[in-house]
Amino acid sequence: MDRRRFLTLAGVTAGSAILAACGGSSTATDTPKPSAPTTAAPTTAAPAAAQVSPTAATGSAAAATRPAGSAVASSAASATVPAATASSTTAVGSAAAATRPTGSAVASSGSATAASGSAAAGTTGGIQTMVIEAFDYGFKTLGSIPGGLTRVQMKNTGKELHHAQFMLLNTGVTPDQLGAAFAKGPDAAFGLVTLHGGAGTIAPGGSTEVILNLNEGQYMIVCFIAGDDHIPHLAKRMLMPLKVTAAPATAASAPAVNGTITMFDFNFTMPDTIPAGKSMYTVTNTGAQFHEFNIGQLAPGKTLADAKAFFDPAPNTPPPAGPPPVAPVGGMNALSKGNSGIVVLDLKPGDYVAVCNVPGQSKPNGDSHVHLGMIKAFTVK
Ligand SMILES: [Cu+2]
Repeated sequence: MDRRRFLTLAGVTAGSAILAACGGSSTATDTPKPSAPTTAAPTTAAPAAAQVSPTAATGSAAAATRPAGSAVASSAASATVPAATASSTTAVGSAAAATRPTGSAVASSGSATAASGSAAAGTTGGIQTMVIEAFDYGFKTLGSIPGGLTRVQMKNTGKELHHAQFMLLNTGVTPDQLGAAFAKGPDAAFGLVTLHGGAGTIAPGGSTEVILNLNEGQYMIVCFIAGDDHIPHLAKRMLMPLKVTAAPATAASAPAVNGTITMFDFNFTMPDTIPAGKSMYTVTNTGAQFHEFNIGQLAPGKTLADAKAFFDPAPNTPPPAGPPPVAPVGGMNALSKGNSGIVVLDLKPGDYVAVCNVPGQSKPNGDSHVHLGMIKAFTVK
């Protein structure tokens, strides 16, 4: 089977997708389908068909030579696990997600007001809930939500792996400007945003949950994962603007957590053992670069060494034979320096790895964080 590699952000393609998808609207409730008419930014937004054409994407990916910014994207390394294998793994938070179908959020989000009401209605334990359906290729969720602590529940109804990365645009930056920056290259684009975590990579049919403290401002929710065609889902318009309005006067109190997981340049400080079943950990990035906490469950008989060889193969070597040694079971998407979020886990007993698939941002084509040591084994029991 084909190894799905760290993906390269197809800069021009992604930029066009952002421009086309945003088009000045911050209240979209559904990622525009590739077949949707494109009305925005005529000079830079290619027709939808062109944006998703393998030829166009491959071309821009080659030109981009995997710059620093493609980093986040590389969660896609988890993308190496095929659906069939991964679907047998624990669906984190699936029970909670199942109690509130993703469709309900979408159906009621015709306007920002309605969307906010819907989110409030999903409040549990004083924390509002935001349900995201990730499909091939797009998101269905609220277009607007009040700020503050937010339980983000993502369900993957597609046939490919997906995640939901939250990027907060810097003050004054518009989605159009972000799109134009992506067209220049990821370096330019990632200078315009901070990364606020998100729902980690999950297999088709699975669910995962994180609790984020959303700031007032303009976010973009994106999926950087690429499938067998190596085209990031972002380039297939899997992105959505999210307007975060002022937080309510009375803030929800943070839930009790089991502990803290710290990400730094380049490893994790975390417990060697995590309890089976429900648990919550605060994930904090104290490093200079941005990092992510992806969780992979090791297949029976597989070890940390197998996972390392899989995520960080020696140059010009074929992928290890046999099925992937790990299956993605969620986690926390990339956080910029100083940011944190809570990962909500529901893990089965077994052997796992925590892995950051971000490439180094210190130089062009920097070594992957896995290569630099950012992979760690832990046990669930
Ligand atoms: Cu990292």
